[in-house]
Amino acid sequence: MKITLEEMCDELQKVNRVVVAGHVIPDGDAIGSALALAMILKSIGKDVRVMFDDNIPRNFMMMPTCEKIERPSEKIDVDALVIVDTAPDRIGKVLECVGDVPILNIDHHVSNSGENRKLFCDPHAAATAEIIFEIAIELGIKLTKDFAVCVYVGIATDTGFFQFSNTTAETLLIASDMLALGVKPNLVVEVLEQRPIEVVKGLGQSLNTLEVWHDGKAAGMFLDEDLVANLETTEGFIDEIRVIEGVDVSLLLKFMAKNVCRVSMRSKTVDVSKIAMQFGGGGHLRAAGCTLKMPFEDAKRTIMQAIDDALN
Ligand SMILES: [Mn+2]
Repeated sequence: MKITLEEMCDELQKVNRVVVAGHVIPDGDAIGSALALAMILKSIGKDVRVMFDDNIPRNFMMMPTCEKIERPSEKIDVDALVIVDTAPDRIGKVLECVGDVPILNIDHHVSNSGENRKLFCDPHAAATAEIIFEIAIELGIKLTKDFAVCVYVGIATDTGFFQFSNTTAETLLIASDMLALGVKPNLVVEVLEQRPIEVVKGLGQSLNTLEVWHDGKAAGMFLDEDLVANLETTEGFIDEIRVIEGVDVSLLLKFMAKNVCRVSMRSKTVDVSKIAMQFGGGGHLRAAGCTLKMPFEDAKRTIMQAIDDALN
């Protein structure tokens, strides 16, 4: 059931003991939104625990109170579960941990249907963290610098540091408020962009696998088993090739396990979500992914052919 922001604020005021959770493979918006919402709820006297059924990437540990995030383990007794930045299907074992309690859901993904729970969803918000900020204003919370860092990281990471098309005037106004509260944007980006030297060297090796095809309209990097063995992450690698002049579709193919390969795609005009859906994946028009269950060389041939077909 979809509810308004005001109704969500009423619901949040009614509960006493809550768990706040975000999605697995957590990103800056999921973590920042969960932590910022927990700060709001604590400041109005609630008993709050934040849970993610996954590891928190090291770079995000710079967010205040991040060290208090728990992994779900034994069953706990709470009044409600608040899920941010996703529907309940992507929070892993947190669901079992809290049991059959009412769910409040705060999100900005247009695909969130809100069945069997109270959902406030604003697809126009660039990040769930924008909505968390609105909730703080609605509840009349005194904003702190710690809160501002979490909201800022959520917004900055979901907008590619204010570069993606989801960035609105409202986004920049909220970011401006966060700076006024003491956030230093240069310090945030310095921490978030840090990579271990192995990953930077791995990017170099990955770029050596670059192939451009379809009259220069497609570009891909092909990371086989040997190459990925030393890579802690390939996050951001695809951005290095989507800037090549004339390239419409960019591809990162990555060995995951025997007969399992992961495809990430970006595009300027082609609907890459359609290509991803052919193989059971999905995403957005300009950014999508899927998993190919076949040997690496077969996966390479298959996805290059699918991109050819989409470009024709
Ligand atoms: Mn988000």
